[in-house]
Amino acid sequence: MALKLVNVGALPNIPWEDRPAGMSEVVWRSANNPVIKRNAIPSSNSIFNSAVVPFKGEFAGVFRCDNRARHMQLHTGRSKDGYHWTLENDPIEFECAEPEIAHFEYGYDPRVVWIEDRYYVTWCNWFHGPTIGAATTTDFKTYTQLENAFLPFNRNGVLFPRKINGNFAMLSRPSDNGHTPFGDIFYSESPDFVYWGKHRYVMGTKGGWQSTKVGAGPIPIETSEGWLMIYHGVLTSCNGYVYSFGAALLDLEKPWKVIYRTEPYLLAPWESYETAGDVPNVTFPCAALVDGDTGRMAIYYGAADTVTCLAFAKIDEMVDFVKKNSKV
Ligand code: BMA
Repeated sequence: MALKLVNVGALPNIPWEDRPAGMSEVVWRSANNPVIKRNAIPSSNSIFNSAVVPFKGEFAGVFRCDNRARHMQLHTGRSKDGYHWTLENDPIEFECAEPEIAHFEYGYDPRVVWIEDRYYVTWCNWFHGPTIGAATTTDFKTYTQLENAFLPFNRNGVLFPRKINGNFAMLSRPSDNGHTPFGDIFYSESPDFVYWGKHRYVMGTKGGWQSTKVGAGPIPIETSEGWLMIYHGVLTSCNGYVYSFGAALLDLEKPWKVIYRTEPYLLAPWESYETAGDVPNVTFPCAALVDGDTGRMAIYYGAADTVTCLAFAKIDEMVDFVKKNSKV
C-alpha cells in the first residue's frame, strides 16, 4: 500500500469480506446485512447509527437503541468478531457530577474514539434541544459524562483521534430543533474539553446526493494524503430525505481545509433493508475500523433508522477514488 496510515494500529481480526467477484464498487456491503437486527434485545424497536471500536483484542461499542416506547437511548455492546454482538438490554446510565446537565432525556447517533488514555463518546444529547453530549470510559461499564460541547442546536459531533494544535478537535453540524433542512460541517477546538472555540467552517452542501445537508460520520482517519472523513449527505426527494455517504480529504494540521471531496456518493440506499424501515432511504455511517497493516476497512452504518449494517472498502482505493472523483 503506497498510502501511509498514521496512528492506525494492526487489526488482524477486523470483520472482513472480500469484494464480490465481478463488482467494481469502492464500498461493498456485507452479505450478512443487516448484521444487527432491530430486535436484537428485547427492549428495542430498532438498533442503528452506532459506533464500535477495537477493545482488548475484541470489539466494544455504543449503540443507538430506540426502545418500544420510542425513546432514543444508548446501550453498550460487545463482540468477539465485530459481527455477533451482545448488547445490554438496559441503557447506559452516565455518571455526571453536574446536576444541571445530568438529566438524560434522549441520546442518539453516538461516536466513539480513543484519545491518549481513554475512550471518548459523543452523541446527540438533549439539553433543551439537541446538542453534542460527551462522556469518557475506559471499560464500557462506567461512563463519566462531561460538559456538553456546544449550545443547542447541534448534531453529529465527531472527534479527531488526536489533539490538533495541542487541542481536542471536533467536527459538528449546527442544526435546528427538528429535522433540519440545512446543515454544514464546522470544526472547533478545546484545550480542556470544557471550553470550545476557534470555530472554523469546513464544508457545506453541493449538488445531488449532498444538496440539502452534510454531516461527519465515522472518526476521521489520518493518512499521508490528509484526514479521510467519511460523511453523510442528504438529498430532498419528492418522497422525503435520502441519506447517502461519501468521503473527503482534509488538511492534516488545518482540518477545516477541504482538499478533495467526492462528487458521486460511495454508498446510497439501494438494498431493501436501506429503502424500507422506520425511516426509508437512510444509510448513516457512524464508525469505521481500519487494519493498519492491510488497509482493510469495515464501516458500520445504520439502515433505514432500523438496523445496523456493515460495508467494506480498502482505504487506499477509497482515497484514490476521492482524489479522482473530486469536486470541492
Ligand atoms: C437525522 C438523525 C439520524 C437519522 C436521520 C434520518 O436527523 O436523526 O439519527 O438517521 O435523521 O432519520
